[in-house]
Amino acid sequence: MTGHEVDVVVVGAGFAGLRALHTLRGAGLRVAVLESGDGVGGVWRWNRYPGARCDIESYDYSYGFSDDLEQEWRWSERYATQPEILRYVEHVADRFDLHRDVHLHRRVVAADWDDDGARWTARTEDGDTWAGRFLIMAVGNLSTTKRPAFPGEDAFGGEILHTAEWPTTPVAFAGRRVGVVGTGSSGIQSIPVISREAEHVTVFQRTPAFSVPARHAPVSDEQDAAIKADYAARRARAASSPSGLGFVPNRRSALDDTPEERDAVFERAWDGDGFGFVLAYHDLLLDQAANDTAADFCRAKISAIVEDPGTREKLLPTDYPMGAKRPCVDSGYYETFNRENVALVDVRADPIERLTATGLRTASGDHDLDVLVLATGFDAITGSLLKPTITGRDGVTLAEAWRDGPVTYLGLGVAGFPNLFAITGPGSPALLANVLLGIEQHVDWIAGLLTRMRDEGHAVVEADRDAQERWTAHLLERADETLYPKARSYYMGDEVEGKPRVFMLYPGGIRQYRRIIERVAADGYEGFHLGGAAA
Ligand code: N01
Repeated sequence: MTGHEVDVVVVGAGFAGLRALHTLRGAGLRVAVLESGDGVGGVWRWNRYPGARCDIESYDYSYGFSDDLEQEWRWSERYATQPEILRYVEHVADRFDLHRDVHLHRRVVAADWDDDGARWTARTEDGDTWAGRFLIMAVGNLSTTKRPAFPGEDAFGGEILHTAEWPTTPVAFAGRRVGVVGTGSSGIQSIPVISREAEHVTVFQRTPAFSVPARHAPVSDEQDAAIKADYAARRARAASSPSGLGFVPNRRSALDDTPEERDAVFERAWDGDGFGFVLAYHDLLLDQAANDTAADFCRAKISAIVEDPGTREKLLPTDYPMGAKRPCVDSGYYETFNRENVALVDVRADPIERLTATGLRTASGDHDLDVLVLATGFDAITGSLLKPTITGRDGVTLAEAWRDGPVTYLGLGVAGFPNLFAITGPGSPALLANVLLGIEQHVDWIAGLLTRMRDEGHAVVEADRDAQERWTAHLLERADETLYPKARSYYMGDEVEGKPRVFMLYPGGIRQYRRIIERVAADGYEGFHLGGAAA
């Protein structure tokens, strides 16, 4: 067993961990990043499935901390593909000399707080220990794979793949019969691509999604030059918009407009805004009647695309508000169901029973398959934070502290867990906004706090329990003003059986959130206790 000593232990070498390393190293701290995988990039390393792309525009889903980086990187498409994003992250790691402090194949299995020494010790699967004053969990919100256990899995003679753990070698679909379970973003992105190659694709759908067209396009040299000439303004627009995507909120209610005016607004959003469709009116996620207008518009679009009446009916989402589950952004998803080689099974009406030697059995009969693709998502938001056993003050683990759902102060700190920070943790906007912006906001805020602690000679910072309770109550109140709780979604912990059902993110927008955390910092980190003499 070997022991290592640094100032800050960071868990995860995705976008968040690398940004933390770069910034904290720049502040003069010794940082070690522990990464379970064989390279940097986090989810963008694992999710290599066909069709994987970001559905936030490339120029916004990228780091804003370096003008030179912004100017020299050339995105090729409006929405970058997974290989391009991975190349970008690897470029960043090379360019800023980050690799030397990233330790690969180091899965953190436990971390313990030592009150006397005022430090964390993280232990990796292979028995190494890494001690540091601070522990930063940069583990991502969607990084613990959810893999339903279907009976009979061992008997299945075909191949089983999960979108979030896709093989690094190419998967050939030609001449094969493929089943896809799951119709969230990963399913919706991969199904059109797989069906262009496979002999036959059967889609097993539990909940139909609302999906809007991506309208992918290559980025021309002129567009690239125009964005780069004014990149700072683009970043500023993003940071001062509630979504972090730069969309100017429409102050009108969907109910203020006539049906014709509304259709024109929705049509424009459908044609170019992608994910921003849900922001076409300010109240789409606040008011059921307003939401119904958007949902009706989407259902009409789906109905106009899908030719077979039975399939069309199954694809129409009817039992939750549009946007209350994460909406998807697609390239020809609904059109795919007009192909001869694609079939849709509604597993609510026709439940999956088991895998057999030759395929998947649902209540109505057998579906012969050579490959089964699980696009079944993640144990979201808390999954990767709770995977290692994190033990804070008085031997209390994070899993115990969060038994009834995650409680944090500002999504950054947890009472009873001094010197522990989560990047885009529960209680922050995280997945409800441009997560890259959220990452940079958090890292800069944490760097500011750590610098101040060093300057003032503090060794320990801990969220105040009352401040944490007030923050948690505040975000739940805000969530109750929205339609989010009306859907069964991973925002609410519905994706994993037995997970507490509670809204886990800050729903007030990333602009408002930034104001709050900046004010907290300006007020001397109000709601945090700073103390302990630095050794
Ligand atoms: O996962 P999901 P995902 N039997 O949880 C179904 C981000 N992302 O990997 O809705 C049958 O959304 C489940 O059904 P239901 C993005 O934030 C981004 O697709 O629970 N079905 C659902 O249809 C996204 O939201 C990009 O009823 C089962 C699906 O599997 C998030 O990642 C690309 C089942 C899971 O959908 C997660 O997306 C991809 C079962 N036992 C992903 N269990 C970008 O472009 C689950 N399902 C940035």
